[in-house]
Amino acid sequence: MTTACIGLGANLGDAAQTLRDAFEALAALPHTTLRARSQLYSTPAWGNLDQPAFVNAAALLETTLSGPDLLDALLAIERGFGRVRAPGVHWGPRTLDLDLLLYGEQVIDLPQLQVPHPYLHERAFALLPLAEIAPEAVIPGRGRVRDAVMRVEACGIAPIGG
Ligand code: PH2
Ligand code: MG
Ligand code: MG
Repeated sequence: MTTACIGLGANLGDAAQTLRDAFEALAALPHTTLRARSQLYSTPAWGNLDQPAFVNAAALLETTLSGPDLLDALLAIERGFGRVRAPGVHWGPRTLDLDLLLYGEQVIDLPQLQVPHPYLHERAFALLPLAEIAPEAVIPGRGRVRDAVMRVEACGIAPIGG
């Protein structure tokens, strides 16, 4: 059994409702238990600034799925919510994004999956929700979530409830 941390994000349609529904989809995954979910947070777009603000959140799962199998399950949920990946568009708007941020304390480096998520330690929109539910989680090579969150600029990020 492995504890996995998932980052949720959306900035198209009713993003808050999408994330609430996505928590239910995560809870329904096979061989997996939803242990905790964060509040929802309104966050300014990061990276590609020319897009609407996001709603972000985090979930803590316990699972016997492997990292790649969990990733496949997350991508299937994204597709179920109508996510279409536009070719060549990096960090663009999305109906639902589910990122495998941490998988226990494992380092996974596959073509389709890098864990810890390569940008986790520098993204306040991912670290703030994660710090709410898993402050003691370790980002391999970067230290604990509760320390990493102190090092990022959280300007403009606000909790908006459940
Ligand atoms: N996701 C991105 C790029 N930029 N910005 C915010 N605020 N939240 C996100 O989830 C996000 C982003 C690519 O995954
Ligand atoms: Mg993402
Ligand atoms: Mg993603």
